[in-house]
Amino acid sequence: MGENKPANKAVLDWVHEVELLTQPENVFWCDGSEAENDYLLGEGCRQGVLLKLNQEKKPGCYLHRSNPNDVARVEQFTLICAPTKEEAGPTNNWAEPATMYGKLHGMLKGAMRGRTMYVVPYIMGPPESPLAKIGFEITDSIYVVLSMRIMTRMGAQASARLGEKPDAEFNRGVHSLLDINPERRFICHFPQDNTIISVGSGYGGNVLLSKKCLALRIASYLAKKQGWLAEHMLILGVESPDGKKHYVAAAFPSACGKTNFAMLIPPPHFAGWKITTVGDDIAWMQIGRDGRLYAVNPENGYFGVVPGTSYKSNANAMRSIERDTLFTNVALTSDGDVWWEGKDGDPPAAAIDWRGRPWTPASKEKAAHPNSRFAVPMRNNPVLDPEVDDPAGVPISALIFGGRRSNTMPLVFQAADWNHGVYVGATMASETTAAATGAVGQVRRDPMAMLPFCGYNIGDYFRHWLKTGPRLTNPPLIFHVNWFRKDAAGKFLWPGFGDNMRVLQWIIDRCAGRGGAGESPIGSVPRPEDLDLAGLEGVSPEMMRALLAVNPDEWARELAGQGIFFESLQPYVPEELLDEHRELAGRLGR
Ligand code: SAT
Ligand code: MN
Repeated sequence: MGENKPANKAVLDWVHEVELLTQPENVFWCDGSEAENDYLLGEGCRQGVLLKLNQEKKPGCYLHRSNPNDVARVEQFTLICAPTKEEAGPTNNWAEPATMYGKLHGMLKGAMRGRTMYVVPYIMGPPESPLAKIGFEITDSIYVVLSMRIMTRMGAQASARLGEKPDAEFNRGVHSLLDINPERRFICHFPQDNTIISVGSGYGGNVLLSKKCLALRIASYLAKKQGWLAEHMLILGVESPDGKKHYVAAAFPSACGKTNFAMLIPPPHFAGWKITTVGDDIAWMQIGRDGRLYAVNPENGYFGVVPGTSYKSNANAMRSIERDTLFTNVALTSDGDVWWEGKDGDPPAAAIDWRGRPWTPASKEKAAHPNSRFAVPMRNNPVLDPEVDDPAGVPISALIFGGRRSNTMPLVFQAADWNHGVYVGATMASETTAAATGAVGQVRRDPMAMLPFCGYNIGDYFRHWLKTGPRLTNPPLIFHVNWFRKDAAGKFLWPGFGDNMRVLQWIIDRCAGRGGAGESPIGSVPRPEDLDLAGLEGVSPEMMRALLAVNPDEWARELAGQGIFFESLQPYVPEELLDEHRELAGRLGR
């Protein structure tokens, strides 16, 4: 066990260098086998990194508790180490590569003494896809190895696919827990070297280097160079009762319901409609020979937010996480099961909270951390799309942008054309969530939900989007949605979840050249009669009007907010987007 060395000399040399630097007690080469998984799960339990859950209730399920100082991505310590600050752009933290390598190597010196260094080979994307990428993550965390096995196509197949060629491309990822000290926590990307170094954290997006680090930050940089798109988008299939199938990709910021949308169960009125999941977080998209946009999901699992997940909100996720799931920072019940706020049924009379302390329903603090997560193989998803492994990807009919907005943004609207759609994506905003450290609930601009994930200058990213439109002879239509609008009393106007099917149906109708809409200064907005609302409960006609309203005062503020955001990015904002801003101002009469 642990002897599965790849044949590629470049990998061996690099791993040897890292070994000399970090001085681990031993090196464990992962092969991704069942036997290895069993061994690592046992070892994780023995070391207290994992807790085995009740195997009768939750076969193959384990619980991990992270350090309470380490529960979310840390954007302030996430750096893009491009050769110049300009290349990282106005939205990224930047450090000069040589300086940062020096600093990180200093921190990594002897960092794995007495520990095992695991080498994890993995593939992102369907292996045969032209977009597929190979990475190796070196880590001293068993939790990372076990999570990578769920989240990626991990193991010997990756090394085999890389082959022996000395110039074969692979991502070099180095992760060390160090002493889990927030003062010595850095997530650093070297896009020009296809290298990532992460130290001082053991949590999610900071350490599963395949995910935000490679599949978004590094991949977005490669995508720009190579003419494709790496986006923070779910991908879902919609099949109508007549058997026609469409795919859409949707960008929402972290913890805004991408996983729920990707697994949506249509309400009873929509009998015969079927939603299938291709991906729940990341889309890699390229232009097909027919001029359409084609998307693959680079991942192999879901790293979803747990609180609020229930049979009512997302039965498919609940079914998925009944087995083979690695839970992080949820509560433990006395019968060895897991619990979280928003789970079906009554809270347990007593539990152990996410920090390992006794908890009862009378406790003031939450039992599960608001950013607690499940990691589950995508093959557990009962509505997994049959094309999920198609190397060519699935053709995208619509791109959807959205955020968490209490006001201003109607339930749905359609952009007039590609450039307007890029403007809508570039100016999108959302109220902040627990997925990143910092204040929760503040509106921040989050272009294409990529603010924390774009690996290069955001102005060039916008330009890359603008250039992609004309290359698509059959481009997807672009929409914006908001499930989170509230009334004056602060109550959500829209039930969301399964009822989002009503919005999705309208989007698909528009793609098929059907579906009515009213014209507004911000784009085409459906009138209530354009949406199929049969069987919708709890939404009065007045609420429906409020959901679809384009309020001039709110939009005056929104326009100003968008302008201030662009101002903050200058001199990098493309002229086309400034034109769009002026045109919107004109349409709003400002
Ligand atoms: O922690 S992750 O970055 O993997 C999840 C998220 O924030 O979207
Ligand atoms: Mn995400």
